[in-house]
Amino acid sequence: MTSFPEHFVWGAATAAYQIEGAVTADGRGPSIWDTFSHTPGRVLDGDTGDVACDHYHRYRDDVALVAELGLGAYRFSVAWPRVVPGGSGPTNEAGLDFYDRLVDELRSRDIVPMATLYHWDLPQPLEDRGGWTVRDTAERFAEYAVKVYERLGDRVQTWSTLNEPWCSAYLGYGSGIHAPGRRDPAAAFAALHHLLLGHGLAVRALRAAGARSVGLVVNPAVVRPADPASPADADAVRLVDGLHNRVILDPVLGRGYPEDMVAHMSRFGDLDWFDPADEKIIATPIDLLGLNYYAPTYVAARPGASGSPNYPGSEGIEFPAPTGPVTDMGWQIDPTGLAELLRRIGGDQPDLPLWITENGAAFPDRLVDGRVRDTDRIRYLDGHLRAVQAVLAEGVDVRGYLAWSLLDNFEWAEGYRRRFGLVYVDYPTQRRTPKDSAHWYRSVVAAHALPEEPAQPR
Ligand code: IFM
Repeated sequence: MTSFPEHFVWGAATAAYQIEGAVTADGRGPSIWDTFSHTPGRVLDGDTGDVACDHYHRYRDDVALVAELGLGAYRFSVAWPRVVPGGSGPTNEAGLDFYDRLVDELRSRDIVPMATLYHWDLPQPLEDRGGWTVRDTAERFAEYAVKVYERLGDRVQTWSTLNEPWCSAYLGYGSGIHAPGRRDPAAAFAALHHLLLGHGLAVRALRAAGARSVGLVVNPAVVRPADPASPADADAVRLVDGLHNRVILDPVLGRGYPEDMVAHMSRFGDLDWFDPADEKIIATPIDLLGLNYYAPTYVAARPGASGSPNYPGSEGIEFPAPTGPVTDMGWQIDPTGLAELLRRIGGDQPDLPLWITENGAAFPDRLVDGRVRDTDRIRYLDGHLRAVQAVLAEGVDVRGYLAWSLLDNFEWAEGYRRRFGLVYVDYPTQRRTPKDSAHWYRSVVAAHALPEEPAQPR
């Protein structure tokens, strides 16, 4: 057995809109994902989060599943539209009551709650006033963050402001494949800036309210050239890395926006949203950084290529389809990307504790005779955990690993077809069945170690 450091934490992660359902219960207001998923053609099969995993009503059973896995931590997100249905204005105490119950349930089972304040479910009234493209949303976010802290801060120690601002900005406002579905590169950059500003304002406000452990969750891309010998591909890597990683991590970690990115963003408008004082706010020191990793990205310079709308201004760059094994999302399975990411960020920021706040894979799981034999997922998790061990041995400060996800759930634009859970959800009955991967994960957690032999391909 190869062991993990004594204090290494095991957990699982979820997000409010993906599992809670109960979208009109107890005063919850509409979010951009309610609007988006109810707009024909936006989500595969017309799926919505209306019911999802009905976690709002079944949270006790779900916490019991976390406990059965032996996990020490559970990462969940708080739905802003439950707490402040109008986005600003009155607090809905009944919405906070739900998270109160959830946190108490977790703690009663010795599971550490880790709260994320924004996992993509912006209150619709704020989107109607400009959403993340306007400064007001960042300010309202900080106010909402404090409301949640005031209710839960006596029991929740670890806070994350945003989950994956790259997705909120570029997928939500650039390519429009996520809510609110806008397709405007200039809006994507304005949104990104206000998300980061909201993060910084919230870190300050949470600290002022007494929080001691506040961070951000990002999904950095591991960008690789299709041809390592091609200087043009290296330029493509630099641009995509800039758009995905540097434009977020540099300002958050105190280096300010990179000059090449400021020039790039200026191609789409005059950056009238930028106030130089914002950089200081965005750079407010954080106590931890959460990394979500799934797959590497390959790029090739191809004159005339249309680029990807997920990367505004990436014309002339091709994003080749992965080679080798892929998940049900079509994402390449490559644990070396996780090691590369941890080395890079850990090397840049040796004093900043890192967490793997999401890692996992969707596969076309089938429940047969009461069992889900998801060998592919076991292999995926095993490979990625070995990558974590390798970098831990090199001294990178990784504090814990949270599998995505506890349950099969609403996978955004892909609806319920993509199953990421350790636990299978039969949606018509809401019956939960731990998959083989859940049993495997439980044994790794119990041993605090991986088996000597890597999980084998089927
Ligand atoms: O389901 C999502 C999650 O909400 C954010 N990170 C990536 C996951 C898989 O796509």
